[in-house]
Amino acid sequence: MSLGRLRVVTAGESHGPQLTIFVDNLPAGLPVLAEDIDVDLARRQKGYGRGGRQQIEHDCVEIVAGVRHGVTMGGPIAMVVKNRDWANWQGKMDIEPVPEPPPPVTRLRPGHADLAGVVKYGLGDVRNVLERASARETASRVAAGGLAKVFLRQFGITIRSHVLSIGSATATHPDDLVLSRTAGDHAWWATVEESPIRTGDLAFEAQATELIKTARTAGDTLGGVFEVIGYGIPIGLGTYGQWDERLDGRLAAAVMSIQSIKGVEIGDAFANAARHGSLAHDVIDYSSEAGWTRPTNRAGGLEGGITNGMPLIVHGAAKPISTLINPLPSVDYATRQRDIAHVERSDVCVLPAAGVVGEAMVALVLADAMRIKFGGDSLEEALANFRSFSESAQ
Ligand code: EPS
Repeated sequence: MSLGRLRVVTAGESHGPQLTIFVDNLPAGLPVLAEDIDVDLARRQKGYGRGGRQQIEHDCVEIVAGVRHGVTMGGPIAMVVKNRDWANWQGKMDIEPVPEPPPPVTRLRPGHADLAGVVKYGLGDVRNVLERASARETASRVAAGGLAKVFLRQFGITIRSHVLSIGSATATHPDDLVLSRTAGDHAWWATVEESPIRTGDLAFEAQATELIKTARTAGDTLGGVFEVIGYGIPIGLGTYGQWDERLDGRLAAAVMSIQSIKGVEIGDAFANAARHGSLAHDVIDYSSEAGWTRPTNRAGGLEGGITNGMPLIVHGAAKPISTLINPLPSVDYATRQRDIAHVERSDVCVLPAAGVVGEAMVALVLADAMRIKFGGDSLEEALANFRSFSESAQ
């Protein structure tokens, strides 16, 4: 039981009929339109380096419960994203038994859930693993995160993302992006939204595009790092009271749970590890006009597992996609004979999309933290609690 907590559950296979998403415990009175969520679903589908699947899908959400006349009623919200590709998988992904099942996938892909999944669930067909392990599931997370963003916007919170590196190419970006609560409106973000690499650094864009082209030709894949920044977050979300309620840990778990993400960093964590303390922390200042301020944001907006009012900075490191067109040596699960890995249509690089998924996961954790701190069965009640706290926190 977790009364008052934001809860999210999703279901759906990559080539099944649809993705199904439940979001519970948003307050009543929140204006929500499907188009608010569709914006992010479309952003997740973009990016240079994606595979053929994104040409088939035009992801959009159908809200099927919890909203009436464009406003939440306080009960659970249910949403559906149809898989257009389902039409091409008749006989292969039917829910009902079929007279002639397709041959099983048995050549294990290193880096994917294939081996661990078939052993764990006692399956003979890797398809029964890869369908749910697939990053197609991230469309569900983006739909749920889209709702969380709609809620957060009511409190003046916005969440952005951009790509910091792809393979050996690294982006530069303005320092002030992470320093001011209002940098969510920085001109940089308009360029990012136009860029197929989701960057404002055009030299990096050109370099990363070339690297992806070369990897594609070689039948190879590329990873990289994205950055999510949360703006307008109040002081006081999360707590040091218990280890599992520290917000840094909860953000790390949420972002680490994204397919392909193998590392998460808050603020300057790894650079700080090499600095002296005198150069690792953010000096505290106060003025009645500006309130609490910091000249630097190396902590990434969190101290003691609690937000400190500075922009929240979370980095996600993605390994290269594990389905390779030029496959790695492996073993056939059915025969236990050496073979090459199974080849399935896939992407060369997903960093631009991964950042959008990162935004969704950060939004879900923040929305839950806002529900814990400010409660409220109606949006009005939640906003009143928020305003009252904000006045006392000056
Ligand atoms: C994805 C859909 C998938 C993959 C990709 C992400 O569709 P399909 O398998 O039909 O091509 O393109 O998933 C993976 C890279 C993976 O390893 O699972 C999507 O919608 O994001």
